[in-house]
Amino acid sequence: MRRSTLSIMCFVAVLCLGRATPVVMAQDGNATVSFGQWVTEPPLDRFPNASPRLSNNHQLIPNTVTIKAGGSVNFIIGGFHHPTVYDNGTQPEDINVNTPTPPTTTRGPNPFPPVVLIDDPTNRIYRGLDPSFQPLDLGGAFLQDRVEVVFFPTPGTYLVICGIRGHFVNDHMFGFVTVLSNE
Ligand SMILES: [Cu+2]
Repeated sequence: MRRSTLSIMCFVAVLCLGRATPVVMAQDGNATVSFGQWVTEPPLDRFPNASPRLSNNHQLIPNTVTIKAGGSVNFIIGGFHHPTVYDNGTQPEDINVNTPTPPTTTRGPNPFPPVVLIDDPTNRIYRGLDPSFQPLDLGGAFLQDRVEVVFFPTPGTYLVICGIRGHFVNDHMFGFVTVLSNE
């Protein structure tokens, strides 16, 4: 009897929580996107200061976010990535990946593959910091994790890609920001 009573109480509690959640989300003018993620399977130990590039998941999570005009998206960058935003209506196939930008720096840990960054300025409205220009940690690895906050004043559907060529071309590391009108 006690177990069944508890189960009913839990079920009711979950229903109440489920009803309360959408009200909070509807008033939110910002969204957070995890831009690359450190893996947990197999277990990863970054202590005291390790950023093994092969232990990183190349996705935007969530893949599509919706905000209102005048809101922002907080890209929390986990790993070696390069957030780049294209204007309303741009599709992944529109991006020219064949004219990469020359490296801005050659320093970094060895062996480290050459960093090839996409450089297509057509309809590009935001390009993030060069990840290979970030400071190095005590072990000589790039300090990769950071936040970049991007403002979206105008309604539309914006393409967000990782500018690291291999991540975009091979891993399809891109997503969308949908910006709704305030009216
Ligand atoms: Cu990336």
